[in-house]
Amino acid sequence: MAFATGAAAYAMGTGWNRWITIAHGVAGFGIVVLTPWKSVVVRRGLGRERAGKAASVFMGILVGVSVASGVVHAFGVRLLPLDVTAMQIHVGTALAVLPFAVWHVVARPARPRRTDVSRRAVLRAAGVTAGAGGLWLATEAAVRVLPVQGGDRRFTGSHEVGSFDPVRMPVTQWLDDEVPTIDEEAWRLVVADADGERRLAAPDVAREHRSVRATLDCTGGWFAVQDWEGVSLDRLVAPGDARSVVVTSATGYGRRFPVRDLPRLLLATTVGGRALSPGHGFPARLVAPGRRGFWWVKWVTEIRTSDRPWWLQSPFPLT
Ligand SMILES: Nc1nc2c(c(=O)[nH]1)N[C@H]1C(S)=C(S)[C@@H](COP(=O)(O)O)O[C@H]1N2
Ligand SMILES: [Mo]
Repeated sequence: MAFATGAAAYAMGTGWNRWITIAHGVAGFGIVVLTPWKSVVVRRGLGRERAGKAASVFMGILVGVSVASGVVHAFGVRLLPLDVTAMQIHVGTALAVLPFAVWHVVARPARPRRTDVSRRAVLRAAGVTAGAGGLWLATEAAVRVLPVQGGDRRFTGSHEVGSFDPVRMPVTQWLDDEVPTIDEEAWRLVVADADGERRLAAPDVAREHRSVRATLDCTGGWFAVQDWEGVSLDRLVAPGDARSVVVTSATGYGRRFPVRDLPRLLLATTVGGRALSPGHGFPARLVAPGRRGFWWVKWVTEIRTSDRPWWLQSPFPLT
């Protein structure tokens, strides 16, 4: 449950799904609440010599670190020593647990019993949920009362960094992209749509500018509100009968959007009244209000319509 809600929380961008973050917190604390019972099982297991003991211990440590770093993030600690973020530890360890969890279920099978669905078991599950919910509430109260930067979190769990101050806003890449050096004179935007293919230079893109106040919310755990300026994608692209539009970066990074999003998407050339910095996507980057940061493709060089539905892509970028 913690893993599934965590993955779902990464996909969400609008307020109605704040329940996913709450469920994620409660599921995580559920692991904590179950620890006294589990530790009895663990102690018995540790006393026995059997294959895979080290793997079990390692998995336990990974789970512990993942839960702990999640709580550390909630308390407003973004950066840890060695330049890693609490969120990177949280997600990295959670992903590392996955193969161990599959192995654990296979290697340490628990036979289902008739009493698994008894009234008592249901009551016990309700008790665990209540305990986990209590811990979640206590944490939420604590981050508001204590002098930590925790109370300003968005419904996604992200903390505010550098709003209306693009210089202070972190420069972030999804995985391993590197900031390219782009010469604005030489830069061209390829637009391929129902009207054919054309190559636009910077001055062509600078027409019909509009300003949008939007929140960039990175899955790395921070968000910033900025005033972006640029051209609306529905001014740039003629969709015809296309179902999706693919926006690609000079680096090869890209995302596929539903055609109905075109009026909401902005190809931004300035932020806070100044040209984008190289790190933030110079000369042009996508602003996708209501979508998480990984949709905001930087260093855009190509916009292409397509017959494929937008959801025919990996839910998270792979490069
Ligand atoms: N080309 C490209 N665009 C990208 C990324 C990337 O790795 N490559 N990372 C995305 C992610 S994960 C985020 S949060 C935002 C960060 O934007 P910023 O660096 O301007 O803060 O850019 C997005 N656009
Ligand atoms: Mo991000």
